[in-house]
Amino acid sequence: MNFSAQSTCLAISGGVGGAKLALGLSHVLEPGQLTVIGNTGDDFTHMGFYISPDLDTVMYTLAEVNNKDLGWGQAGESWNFLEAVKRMGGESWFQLGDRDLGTHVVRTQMLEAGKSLSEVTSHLCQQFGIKHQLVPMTDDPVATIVHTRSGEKLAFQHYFVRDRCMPEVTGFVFNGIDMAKPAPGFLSAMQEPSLAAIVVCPSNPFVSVDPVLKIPGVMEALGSGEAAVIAVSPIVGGQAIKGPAAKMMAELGMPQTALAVAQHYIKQYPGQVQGFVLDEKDRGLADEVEALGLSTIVTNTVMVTLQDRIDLARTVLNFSSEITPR
Ligand code: FO1
Repeated sequence: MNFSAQSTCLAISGGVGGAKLALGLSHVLEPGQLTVIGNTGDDFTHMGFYISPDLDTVMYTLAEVNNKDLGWGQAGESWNFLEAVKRMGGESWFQLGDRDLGTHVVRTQMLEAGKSLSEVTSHLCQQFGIKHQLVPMTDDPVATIVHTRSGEKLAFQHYFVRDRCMPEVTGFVFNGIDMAKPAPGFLSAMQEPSLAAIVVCPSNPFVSVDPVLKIPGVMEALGSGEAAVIAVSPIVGGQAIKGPAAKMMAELGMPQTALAVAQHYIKQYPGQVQGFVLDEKDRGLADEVEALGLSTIVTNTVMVTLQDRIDLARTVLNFSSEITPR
């Protein structure tokens, strides 16, 4: 299927890396053409606030108010609330900026008033003037739990932020996933006859992408249409651009390579992924990825500038139209 002005695209994203490509796609596609699905396995309630880190990162990035130094939160942030909490002897390991807090307060209030996470996300995006669709993977509670070598089972933010990804991981469990349903906007985007590209953004395969794709019914729905599923490697030259993906791979006994990411997707979702995007640095792996049965392209995937994000978005969409339907 050619990617035309009538085609639609579904992008699956975790935090920073995924958000960069989502921004590129939002510059290339009209609002009606793009739905970004955000991982909610990282969500948690902290000090009474419902925090949805990946939705926030994508939302702030699409609104172009994201904090580029931190990789999360808003630009131009101040920390008066956090300082006041510290002074009162409260918890400060998870840093909530003053501007960011506005998001969490409104989200929490709306959820408590009975709105769904999808409704709240849509409202928050509207306030930021975001025209494209950002949809949580589910409105149901799903929590990523990190299993560690010491036997401890850590809530995701405890592993990621409090313990700075230091514990050795042995696996992941997504509590609640068996009962979770794709959010209504996710379901309708998957069933859209014009859907021509499903882009798995360069996010952590284990804790950002897997929670989305493992929601019951998602892979079946994605596989039922003509759209090509294309994954962009988050591992470049044996390293993760940001975050613990490469460290996790080593701890799980996998090689720290883009090829191992491709193998992971093939093993987890047999026959469901058709395309794989490698960085120039990993050109040497292209034949091996092809040999797995994946159409492969090599391009610059390291998104430093806005133009890099836009270029990668264009390349991925063009690639989607070259892939023969299943
Ligand atoms: N990440 C950190 O490394 N330290 C923080 O204190 C922190 C606070 C925070 C607050 C709101 C928010 O939406 C995200 C925040 N993050 C923080 C990022 C986030 O927890 C992780 O990057 C993701 O969960 C992984 O994708």
